[in-house]
Amino acid sequence: MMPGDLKLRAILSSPASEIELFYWPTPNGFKITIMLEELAVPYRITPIDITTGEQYSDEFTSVSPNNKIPAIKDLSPRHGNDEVTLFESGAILLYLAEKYGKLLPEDATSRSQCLQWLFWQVGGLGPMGGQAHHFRLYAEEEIDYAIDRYTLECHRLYGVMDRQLQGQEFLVGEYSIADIACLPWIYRHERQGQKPEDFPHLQGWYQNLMSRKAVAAGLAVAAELRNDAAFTSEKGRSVLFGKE
Ligand SMILES: N[C@@H](CCC(=O)N[C@@H](CS)C(=O)NCC(=O)O)C(=O)O
Repeated sequence: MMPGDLKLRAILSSPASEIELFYWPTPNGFKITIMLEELAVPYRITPIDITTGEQYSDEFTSVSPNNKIPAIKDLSPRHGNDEVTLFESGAILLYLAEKYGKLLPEDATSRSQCLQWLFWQVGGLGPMGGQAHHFRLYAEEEIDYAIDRYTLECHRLYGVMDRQLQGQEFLVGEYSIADIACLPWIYRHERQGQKPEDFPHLQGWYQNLMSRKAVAAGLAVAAELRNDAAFTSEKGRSVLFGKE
């Protein structure tokens, strides 16, 4: 697709939407649908089909210059009338937590620890999990070295989380954006060659979060759009991992 081809269309639109979410049903997208469901904020979804190149349209690039989902437009910014757009899931989670005053500890030390785990997720668990998905499922060639490298690194990261969760219900104090950031990647554990039952504290945390209504709702948003086969189609591979 050439830049400028796309007329973005909103679905799940509520007239009172406060947030527009540019989205595709993937782990980084789920973080924000779970967050919005937890906050019970009215929002609308604008789907960006990353398997056909919609992430490269001019319109989406103006919101997300890195050409990746998720991104948001705040349709009801609190400070003045300036339009607020944001990309990067961690920045979006932090913005929403601060705007709505929820899911971020207030005390300065706990807040820093929450951000520490948020950054751990966006800098570690997410990218390593993504590489595991790539080499285990999407790569055209089966490369044992890469499969082992990212499967083992995911195993190590699951162990780090498991130790942190020993004796506590959530990653830091109360349920927070740190938990919300990690959950969708643990949800995809099979694709990373991991078994939650190998990590008892992580498994308890995972089951607890999966029983939350907002988590189930967030993971179900626009699930019908997802077409796993599109990730390994010639077009999907070329758009996502190639040279288009
Ligand atoms: N660091 C980014 C990663 C976002 C990301 O990798 N998004 C993927 C979907 S999970 C994407 O848009 N991929 C499209 C592409 O790579 O072209 C974040 O946390 O928001």
